[in-house]
Parts: sequence; structure tokens; C-alpha cells
Amino acid sequence: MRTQVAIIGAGPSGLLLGQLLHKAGIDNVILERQSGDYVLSRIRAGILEQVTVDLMHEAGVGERIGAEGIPHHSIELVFSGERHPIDVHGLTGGKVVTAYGQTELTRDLMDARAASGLTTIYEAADVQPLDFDGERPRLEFRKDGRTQVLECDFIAGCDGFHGVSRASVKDRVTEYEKVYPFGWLGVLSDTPPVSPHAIVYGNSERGFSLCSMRSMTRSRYYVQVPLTDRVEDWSDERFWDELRLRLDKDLASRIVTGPSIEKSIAPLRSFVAEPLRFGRLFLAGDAGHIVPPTGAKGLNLAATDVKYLSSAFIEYYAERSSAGIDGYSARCLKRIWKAERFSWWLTTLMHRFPDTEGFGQKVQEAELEYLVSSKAASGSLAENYVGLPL
Ligand code: RFL
Ligand code: PHB
Repeated sequence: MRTQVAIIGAGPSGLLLGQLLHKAGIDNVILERQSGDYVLSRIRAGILEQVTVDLMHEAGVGERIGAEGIPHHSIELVFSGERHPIDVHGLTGGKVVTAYGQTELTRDLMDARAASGLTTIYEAADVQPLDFDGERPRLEFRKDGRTQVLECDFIAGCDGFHGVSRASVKDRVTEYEKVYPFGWLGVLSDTPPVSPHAIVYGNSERGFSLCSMRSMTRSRYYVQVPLTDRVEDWSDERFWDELRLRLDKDLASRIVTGPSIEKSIAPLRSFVAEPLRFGRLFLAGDAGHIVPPTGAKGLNLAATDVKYLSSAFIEYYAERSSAGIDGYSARCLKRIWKAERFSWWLTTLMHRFPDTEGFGQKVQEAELEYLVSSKAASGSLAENYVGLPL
């Protein structure tokens, strides 16, 4: 088997890259370790920057986001028992973010890929990127008990944090990492969201909380939990009680509760691999970097990598120019580090750290007060939240 661009991973990065390349007439094949149903069962991101929405339109798959995505003009911060709106739209000269689940975005991309007749090999085991330092890279993998080979011009490693792409260049990568001493317990439920037009970020003495949504009838909520907690420790009832205790009285009294349809604990991590290119192998999305979810940047950063990578390949095939390819890593990393900074800052501001003493706590409170009372400070939050310019 041969293709122009071999893509490892059918998450949002791999699928979006495949669609953008296809639109430009570049052949590509995706190898995915899991089944399609498994990929669609992962509940993750929910907030899209305009850059991501625009890219979905560019890829020809923006119709449903346009119809069903819910624009958010503001966010709200809860601390000291009170709620403070941040007018993101007003502070950024009219920009918004869009609530639209990663699951739905992935489904739109999968459907479009199937409709275009592009090859995706699900349940591909033991994928190995080989010979990417030379002119003729290839992937070896196992499918249906047989070892198979996919020859290509380029390999795009879109296989997430635990994938094989970064692992295959492990001794050539510099890794920068910060692990946080807590996780997020997330619950998805078919109940109307308590705050349908603004994501709510809460800092209380009991820890962080977040009220988000997938639609007008489906809510997504999170609470900060110790890393030692297990999902089994959290009955639905305990979750709803805890969430109420972390919000202001008004929101707490208005939460509509119901059975969870998904419940999971995610650890929080900041991570960057440098560089993102190794000969003809490129890392994109979570394969190259992770942010804690507090700033809602992970999927959006993945989309920007894909934007840069697709335009680099398009330039290569159209003009035989390797300028885009050569500049890919530095171009991405510039934006990645800004999003890393923002996500780390918002995580530090909004969570309770087990080892923070009185001084750290007081500084956090002062910063929150400053943030909601200074137009410059809230403007900085808002411009990062909607996404910095490309
Ligand atoms: P993914 O989604 O992990 O997809 C990688 C794919 O590669 C496959 N794979 C392999 N395939 C073949 N061979 C191998 N050896 C392979 N190893 C792995 C995997 O099965 C998978 O299908 O990475 P991708 O495409 O780069 O996408 C990144 C996003 O998924 C991620 O950044 C976001 O979900 C992060 N994130 C958020 N991002 C936002 O922009 N806004 C949000 O509101 C937001 N909320 C979140 C989040 C992530 C969360 N968790 C669970 C980490 C909320 C949470 C709780
Ligand atoms: C979500 O809806 O899952 C979500 C929203 C905002 C975040 C993180 C996750 O910062």
C-alpha cells in the first residue's frame, strides 16, 4: 500500500488533517489503534476557538457546528461565594467561543472521511514509523493477524500523548513537563445546563469546579479531586452535592441534576516536546503537547498544528518548496508556549493546591479580585480565552 501522507491516529488532529489534505488533492491514509466506536465514546473537549470553527468550515465539515454550536459571549468566575461575569465578547472587540463537543466534531470528520471514500484502517496494531530520516518513510502495522506496510512521502504523528510517534524519537526529544497534584472528575448528564450562555469557572475552599455544556439539554460539569480518588468513590449524589457546595447560592439552587451518562477522572498535566519535526515525521496535537484543560486550549492547539502542517504539505506538493515543512516546528511552538502559559496560569489561579500556605492563598484571592476589577487584567484573560491571533 502507498499514499502521500500516512497519518497515525484518528482523533481530531488526524481526521482534520486528512480532510484538509484531501480537499487539496493530497492522498492520505489513517491508521488508528482503536475502533471507530471507541474513538467516539471518549468524552473530552467542549469549547472551540473561532480558528478551529473556521478550519472545520475550510475542511468542508462546518455545517453542523454552524447550526448546532452555541456561541458564548462571556465566561463567569465564582470565588468567595460570588459570581463575576467576564464580558469576553466586549473585551475582545466582538470575539466569541463556540460550545460544541469534541465527540460531535470527531463524528462530523469521520462521516465526511467515509463519504469521500478515504482509507482509515481501524484496529491497526503495533504501528511502527520507520525510515523517516530518509526519502522513503513507511509504517509497518498488524491487521487481521498479518504484518502490513504503508509506504508514504511523509508521516503525521497525530496519535495523542500515549502514541508511538513521539516514543519512536524519544532520545531526540527535549521534554518540558509539569504534573499537577489533582485531577478533574467530569460528569456528563442529560439535564439542561445551569449556565447555557457562559462557562462557569469556580474557585472555592473545597476546590475548583466548572459548569459547561454540550447542548441545551446536555450538561458537562467538573470538580477538582485528589489523584487518589477513584470514580467508584463518587456516586452521582455525592457529585451533585459537592458541585453545589463549590458554586454561589444562586447557581447551586438552579442546578438540575440527573443520572450521569459518563463519569471519569482525568489527571492534569502541562507538557511540551521539542522539536516537532524529525526528518519526514511530524508531531501534531496531543502527540507533541498537553495543556491542563482549564483554559480549554488542547483541541484548539491541535487544530492550529494541523492548519500549519496541512499548509506545509500543500506548499510542498504544489511548489516543491520545503519552507513550510522546515518552519513547522518553530511556528507551532511559538503558539503552543503561549497557550501553555495561559493554561498553567488559569489552572494555578483557579485550583486549591494541597501545599499552598496562607501567603499563596491570599495572593490567589488578590489576583482574582484584580482580575474582575481591572479592564486590562480581564482583557488579557479574554484575549487568551478566545485564542491569540495566528
Ligand atoms: P487524541 O484525541 O488523543 O487522538 C489520538 C488518536 O491516536 C490514537 N492512537 C494510535 N493510533 C495508532 N497507533 C498508535 N500507536 C496509537 N496511539 C494512539 C488514539 O487511539 C486516538 O484516537 O489526540 P488529538 O487528535 O491530538 O486531539 C487532542 C484532543 O483530544 C485534546 O487536546 C483535547 O481533548 C483536550 N481537551 C480540551 N481541549 C479544548 O480545546 N477545549 C476543551 O474544552 C478541552 N477539554 C480536554 C478537555 C481534554 C480532557 N481530557 C480527558 C484529557 C477536557 C478533558 C477532561
Ligand atoms: C468542557 O466543556 O468539557 C470544558 C469546558 C471548558 C474547559 C474545559 C472543558 O475549560
